[in-house]
Amino acid sequence: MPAIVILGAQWGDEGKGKATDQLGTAARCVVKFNGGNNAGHTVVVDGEKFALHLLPSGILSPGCVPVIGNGVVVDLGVLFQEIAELESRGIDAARLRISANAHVITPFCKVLDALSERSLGPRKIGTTGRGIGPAYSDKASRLGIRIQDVFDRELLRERVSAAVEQKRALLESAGEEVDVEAVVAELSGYAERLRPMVADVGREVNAALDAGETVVFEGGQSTMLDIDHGTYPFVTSSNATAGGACTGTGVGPARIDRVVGIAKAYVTRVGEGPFPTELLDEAGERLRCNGGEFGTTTGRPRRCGWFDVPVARYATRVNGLTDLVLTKLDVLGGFAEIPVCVAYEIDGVRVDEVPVTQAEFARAKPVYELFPGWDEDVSSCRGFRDLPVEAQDYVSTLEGLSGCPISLIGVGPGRDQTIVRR
Ligand code: 2SA
Ligand code: GDP
Ligand code: MG
Repeated sequence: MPAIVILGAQWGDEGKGKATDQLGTAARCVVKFNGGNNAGHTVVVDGEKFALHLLPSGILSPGCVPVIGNGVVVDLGVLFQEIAELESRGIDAARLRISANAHVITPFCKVLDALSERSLGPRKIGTTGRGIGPAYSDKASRLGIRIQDVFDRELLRERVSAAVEQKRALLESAGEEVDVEAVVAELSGYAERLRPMVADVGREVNAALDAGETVVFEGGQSTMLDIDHGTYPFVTSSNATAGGACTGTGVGPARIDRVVGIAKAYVTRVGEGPFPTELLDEAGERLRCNGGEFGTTTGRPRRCGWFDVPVARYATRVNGLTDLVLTKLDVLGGFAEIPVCVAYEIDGVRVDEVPVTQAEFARAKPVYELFPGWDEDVSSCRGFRDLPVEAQDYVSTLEGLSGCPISLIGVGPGRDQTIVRR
């Protein structure tokens, strides 16, 4: 299985980092294809915890080449800080490859992210504040600064001036001034360290596939946060769905062999926007507490709710998932009954799929079926039949209702805390 896409099937933080790290140990490259340092992927290796933001999770596997594709937006300060942190822990992070076409998150993108959230007031998105939206806006407006621009000071000055000029009135009205020369100096200051990492990523990844090597494409954020297929406008600004793995790296769709969706055994969301199964009661608090549901990047408490089958079916369809990894089954231990959302009720009518409009989705109420829970701690189970029969039935039910085989089950954050099913 040489080309494997790993992506989120819900609203993020499903455990993509752990899954990527596991598959990355057998991969030649792990390529990040979307997003930036809004992502937070936690990987636990031999009891040691790593929180990765911009760097691909494959960075922790010594034989694997970590790659940042053209679809990623890069905060250069964060990049070198993350590299330095990993190097201080004995990891050779400077072996990173980075696309010359990836866009740079400039300092004014972060200012604009905060201004936009403030001006939206109660309709704010709940962004991570990392400048992601403004960087992708500049990309789409053809005002973006790319990695390749950092090496030519004159060109960089021209491009930064053009990008700043377009926003000057907005920035000044908020009392923000941008010193173009300071931005140019900051970005060019990274050029020498960046130079050896810059690559024609599309060519290198295709060459690895031509040689029969395994390549893992690591998605950031998730299907329901995708700019096209998510709960717009409460989404991130990139394609987190399977197509993004191609446009974000320069690899054609026919080369992809497997698309793995990562789904929690329940659901979480951080940031604003509709979330039909959200629990605002003691059960939600219990999931948050038992699951450690706090943002890896911002520390924000995550909203928690029961498993949403229409969302899982939607993710299966939109991404063409070949299989699902169901994570955090261990967190559900101790609930007498576990509700699963099998459909929605919208304006008194039962609806079986994610509705067409966001206005309808915002009004969707979950239709639950109850399944018996289990009391046992499943974190040391390593075979499917080791699980309590109720947990086995829960997994089989989600598989049947979602219409996608569940190939792996997570029972803890550790690399080995996984049940391989098929
Ligand atoms: P942005 O910053 O423009 O991408 O925010 C837009 C929406 O996307 C959501 N988003 C995320 N949701 C879950 N996890 C993310 N990464 C971090 C984590 C989040 C954190 O791993 O925990 O630490 O808060 C992530 N990144 C972006 C965001 O909440 C907005 O709803
Ligand atoms: P990502 O953004 O999808 O990579 O996920 P995050 O790293 O933001 O959040 C997932 C959290 O769950 C991390 O703290 C992981 O260490 C942890 N985790 C992953 N799989 C499991 C699991 O099966 N059980 C438990 N208890 N924790 C898990
Ligand atoms: Mg995360």
